[in-house]
Amino acid sequence: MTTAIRRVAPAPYNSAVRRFPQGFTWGTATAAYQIEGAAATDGRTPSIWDTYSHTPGRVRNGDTGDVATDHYHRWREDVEIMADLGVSAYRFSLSWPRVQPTGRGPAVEKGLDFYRALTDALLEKGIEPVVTLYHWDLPQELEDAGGWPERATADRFADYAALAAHALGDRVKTWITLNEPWCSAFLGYGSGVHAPGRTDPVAALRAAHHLNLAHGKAVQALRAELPAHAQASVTLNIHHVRALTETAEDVDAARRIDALANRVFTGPLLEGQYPQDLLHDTARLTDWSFVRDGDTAAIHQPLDFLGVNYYTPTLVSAARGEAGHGSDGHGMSDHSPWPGADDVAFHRPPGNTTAMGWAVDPSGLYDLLTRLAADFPAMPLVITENGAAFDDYVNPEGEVADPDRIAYLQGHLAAVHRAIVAGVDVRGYFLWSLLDNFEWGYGYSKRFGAVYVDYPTGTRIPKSSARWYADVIRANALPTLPE
Ligand code: IFM
Repeated sequence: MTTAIRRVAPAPYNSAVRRFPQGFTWGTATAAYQIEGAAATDGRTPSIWDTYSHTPGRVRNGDTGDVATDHYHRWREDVEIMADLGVSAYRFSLSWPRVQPTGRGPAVEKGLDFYRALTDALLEKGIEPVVTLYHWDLPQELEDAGGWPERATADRFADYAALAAHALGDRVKTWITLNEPWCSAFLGYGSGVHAPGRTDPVAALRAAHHLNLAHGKAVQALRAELPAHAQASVTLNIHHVRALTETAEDVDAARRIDALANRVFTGPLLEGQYPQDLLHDTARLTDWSFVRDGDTAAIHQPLDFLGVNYYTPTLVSAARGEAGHGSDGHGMSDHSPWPGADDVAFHRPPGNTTAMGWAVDPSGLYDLLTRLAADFPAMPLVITENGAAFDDYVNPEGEVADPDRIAYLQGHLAAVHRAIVAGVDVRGYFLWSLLDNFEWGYGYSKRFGAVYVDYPTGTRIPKSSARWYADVIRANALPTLPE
């Protein structure tokens, strides 16, 4: 029988055998629009990502999620693959427009049946289903009504959360409300490199608040529907922000990006208020009057753990009059995803990079985990995503060798282990991703999977990193590093 993510006793540190605590959750993760396909099947209606990906020029090569990895039809095979990996949990998202087309009204039973069958098959294999309610596929009709900048969208989300919990609460014990609301708000409504592709800094700040409110209302709805032992959480892509130098200007640039990337969420979600410096930094754009009395209390709900997604650190300085402000790693746009921070410059951290151009830096994960533990000592942490894209290919033997991904995972898991030994309450790790999939604005050009997908045929080929990860899970330890 599977149990919800639970407290685990730290294992003693041993530099030769990096053993993880007994009961540590080993998982893998995906998201609906990135893998399911079947975009118009069984009553599913378009989401903002269907509209966006079908808009010429938005997604590389004109790729869409219409078919993706065809998980909607091949899910049995994917569950078998996970069973072979030996994962103890699988984090996936529900497609809102598959469950509740148009974002209003009753659920569609066929959509729910898909998730019922999937969760039953997972449970049969001893794999705990971890459900994310929102991984960016807002029903298009709700965007047409104003989207996340509008307060009513938070109420629609709470209704959807109640309906999903009612239907699946007998099987699913662990619920995550939102995935990376920073991306939804600031890439979706600020820089426009994500759906719905709007470029309005005030809309981005309003969206951030209404996503926070949606989370708070959804947690209340989940708790009302679910048994007492169910767990509720949110996943944030907390940016580990570093200043380029120790000058006061650069340190202040890092503070401002930390406020816009992280504390705009952790403030209300975990502390019950928006940070004063964020309100001050953005005052020339908005007076934040969209935050109504009682909102921050509604947002500040007790959580069972915080989901943390980490890929790479963020390096910033004050802009010193250089042309352009550098890439923040979140896609190219003439519009900034950082409202009110036009005078901050972004730098590529030193060292190797992945196919996304993101620096490989496990120390950022260690620093991030220890900082979160210091800031929120009572909050258990789960790494809900970590992984890397590389230019994988099938060799003449029909295999996919991905030593760079293995090195990335080894380094980052060693950082997680080091944090646990330092006393941080990390309860689990979910590798992003189970399968190569639709990488948003990059389409199918970036491969994050432990399992290679041949898109024309849908054939799955576990990469060498999949076998490596299975060994780690079996041993509950990292392999010994060569001397
Ligand atoms: O693919 C995404 C995922 O959907 C959200 N977190 C980051 C991943 C890699 O960019």
